[in-house]
Amino acid sequence: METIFITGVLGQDGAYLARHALEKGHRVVGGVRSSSGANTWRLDELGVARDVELVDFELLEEPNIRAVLDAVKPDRCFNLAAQSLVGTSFRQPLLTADVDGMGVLRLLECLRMAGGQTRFYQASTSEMFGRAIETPQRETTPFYPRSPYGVAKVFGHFITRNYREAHGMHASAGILFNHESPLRGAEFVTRKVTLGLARLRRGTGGPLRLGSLDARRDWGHARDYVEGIWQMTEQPQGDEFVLATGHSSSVRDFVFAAALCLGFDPECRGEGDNETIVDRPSNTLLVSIDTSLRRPAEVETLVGDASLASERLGWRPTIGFGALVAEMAAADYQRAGHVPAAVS
Ligand code: NAP
Ligand code: G4F
Repeated sequence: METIFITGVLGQDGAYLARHALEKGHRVVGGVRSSSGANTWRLDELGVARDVELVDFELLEEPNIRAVLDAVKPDRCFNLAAQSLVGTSFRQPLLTADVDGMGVLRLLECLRMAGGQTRFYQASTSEMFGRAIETPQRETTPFYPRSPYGVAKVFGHFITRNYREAHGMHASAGILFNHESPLRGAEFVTRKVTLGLARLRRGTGGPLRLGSLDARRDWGHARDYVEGIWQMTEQPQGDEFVLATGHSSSVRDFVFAAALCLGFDPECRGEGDNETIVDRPSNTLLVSIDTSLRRPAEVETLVGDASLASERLGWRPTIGFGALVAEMAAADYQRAGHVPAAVS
């Protein structure tokens, strides 16, 4: 039995990864920010809240990181904690840089000072590719981040590589493309859509307002992605891997798929910023455009090539776009009928 330490354990990936590690028979310790009230709803939904030991953990506070590592003595440390909202990073760039960039360095340095034997995983992101130089994006594609979040994550990525090369640490970084699930935060576009349309279907919410419908993302399922993350830390040495499905869909495609799952018959009307999506039989407005929700700089299209992870880790995504949307829509339809406040 190993001791697995997961920062950001109360987030989407943290919850799935905690369950994955527990199923493998390990002790799981999760870092939580006491300042944010420690909402364990995701661990509760997965039925593992009682099995994860929670400790106060703050990536901004180096003495706290040192004390936690001293007490926990992890065999593996997964750094999933981050200010992970791309839009927010434009309004809080300094905080984002501190948590998502410097926070990685604080953690790596504390691990090094503690002996450097802990296997380390850094949650890097396809957002680092930004205005992508080539398609599909792979490990060797140059980065061109388009947000303070993306820029901070590039620092986290390279400092992870540096600690591997300079100090011989077992340090890996997964360049993960968007992955979603019923446990996704409601601020991200996929959950915003499934929760919003489910409430509309239940008659407990109004039409959705989205920044745009054109952006394309390579959307996979978080359950698949945490298996890839785990595999990276099983390798003889640390390395860097893209995890992606290889298919991209637009926000519009996602809205249509979710609307169909929820029994609507969607149709587009109008063009550009006047485009709407309407339920044809009832003439109900489902989605309209709100340009105030747009970001100062957008990432238009991302699609990844996970061949290296397939070759070296034996990793392949098992849940396709249709099944992902159906699972999210069904979960939110249930929630919209019972406990909407608990999941948003
Ligand atoms: P998430 O749901 O937003 O979870 C992030 C977690 O980090 C939250 O539990 C949050 O705590 C915690 N956190 C935030 N600031 C912190 C701080 N200063 N100190 C300690 N903890 C802090 O994110 P996710 O979707 O699970 O993603 C996990 C990681 O993968 C993130 O690093 C994200 O940037 C990266 N990533 C995600 C995707 C994706 O598509 N999901 C793709 C690529 C990379 P609170 O609960 O207290 O807010
Ligand atoms: O769901 P999103 O907010 O995710 P985004 O920006 O791709 O970031 C997520 O994936 C990254 C991996 O590439 C992670 F690193 C990051 O932490 C996060 O998990 O937005 C997806 C797309 C964007 O182009 C956004 O501009 O949808 C567009 N969009 C259009 N209207 C919207 C909205 N996004 C949000 N959140 N809300 C809207 O109303």
